[in-house]
Amino acid sequence: TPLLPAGTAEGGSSDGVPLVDISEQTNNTPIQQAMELTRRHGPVLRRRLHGTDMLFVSDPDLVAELCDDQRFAKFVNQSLENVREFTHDGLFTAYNDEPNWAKAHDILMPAFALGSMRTYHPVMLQVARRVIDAWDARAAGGEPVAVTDDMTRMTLDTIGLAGFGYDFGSFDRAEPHPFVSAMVRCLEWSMRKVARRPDVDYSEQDEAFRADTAYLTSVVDEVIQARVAAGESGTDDLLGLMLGATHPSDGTPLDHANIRDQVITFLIAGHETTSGALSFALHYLAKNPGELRRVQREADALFGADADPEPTFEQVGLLRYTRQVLNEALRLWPTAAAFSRQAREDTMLGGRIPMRAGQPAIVLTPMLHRAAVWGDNPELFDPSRFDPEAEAARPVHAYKPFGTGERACIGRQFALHEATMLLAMLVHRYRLIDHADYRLHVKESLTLKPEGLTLRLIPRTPQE
Ligand code: MNH
Repeated sequence: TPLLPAGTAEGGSSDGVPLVDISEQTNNTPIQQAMELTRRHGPVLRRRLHGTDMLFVSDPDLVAELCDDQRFAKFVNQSLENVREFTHDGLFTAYNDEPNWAKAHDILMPAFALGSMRTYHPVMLQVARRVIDAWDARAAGGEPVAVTDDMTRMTLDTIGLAGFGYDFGSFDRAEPHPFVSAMVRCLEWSMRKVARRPDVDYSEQDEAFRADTAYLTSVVDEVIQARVAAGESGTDDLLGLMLGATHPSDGTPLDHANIRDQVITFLIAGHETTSGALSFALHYLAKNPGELRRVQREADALFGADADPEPTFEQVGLLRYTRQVLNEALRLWPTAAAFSRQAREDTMLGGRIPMRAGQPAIVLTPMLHRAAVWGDNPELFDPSRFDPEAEAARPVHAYKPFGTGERACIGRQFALHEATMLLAMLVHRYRLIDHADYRLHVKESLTLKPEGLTLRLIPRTPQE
């Protein structure tokens, strides 16, 4: 099915930016739809939806300007406004000037410094074992694995245990944990609400959404109560920090309502995007045997013929090419695929597009990542694009999977450590067989994931 029925470019506005009205088009994949509009109309365009215009930008020079924190700041766009209904002023959805943003940011930053990953490493390893046990059983039975579902199980269990000492036990369940299903529905509600038609009644969806948010809140209260019951002190994970720490400057702790918002925020942000990144990486490796062989050689060189390696914290840092594979997967499909910026003062973007103070623009990361600076075959999966020399030759703002500035992703090191280690362990252990000749189908529920990806696994004998 075509992504997009014929668009209706209505000619430019006075600044020459094409204006496209998409109000009449189905909109369940807004990111891929915006990608298609960009392919058709160029790297700057205005998208009109039921009378509201939004500027989409994927030109590297213009994105570099939008990333200038002197002139622009994070903007909480419409879909994030909708997410705010259940995360309020949690870190991801807080307005820049909300006091709880700076407060939570200052309290939690130390927990995300590179050194802190050492603390999470054992838990990450423990959950990696769960994946391997589950996948060994499938491989032994000759059955394929549901890659995207299992990567989601893995990342949810990891953030639950590492952040909050709470075990979701996802691998003991045939279906996704109900927290995941409720959360995905809430994210979809947030995404779809942006494109609501003025003439349709959505009260049923809204009611279902209320029920889901009430359930998310109850799970999170359980997580918090389990910790409080066990005695607050003695744990230095995210929850321990939030319950115990006070703000360095004013001496006050986060209040209970805000801690709950942060826990929901981290449970969502901490797993939904990383699982997609791993799934896309496994998809591209299964489709590119040469690249698969290369990461296998890297893992073999590090782990040798040990059938059950337990990577150390330091070894994960040595998995350079495996990391490049993840970088490249996040280039093609940055799983949090857009971020928004707003002008601090009246300004001219690119010297020609007027923006009033407060006016927003959305950076469409997947198209930024396919711009001409990436060469003439941007669809090609090629991790060598992240060889150090190649990276040094590219403009710094050409690659933005983790957003930008002080509101950039706080969990980047966490995600990359977790994903790099697991990916290396998986390719060391299995041959990946694209048994179903999978055709990439990207599902959008605010984040991006390859839908219905399954692979068959054959145990390998690692080579010294
Ligand atoms: Mn994460 C912000 C992408 C993993 C927690 N994250 C962002 C933003 C992007 C992003 C983009 C900026 C959004 C914006 O400007 O509006 N995050 C990712 C990707 C991965 C990821 C692609 C994995 C791959 N993120 C994680 C993990 C955690 C996490 C893991 C937690 C353990 N991210 C956050 C939080 C924020 C954020 C919290 C908000 C930070 C802030 O605004 O202060």
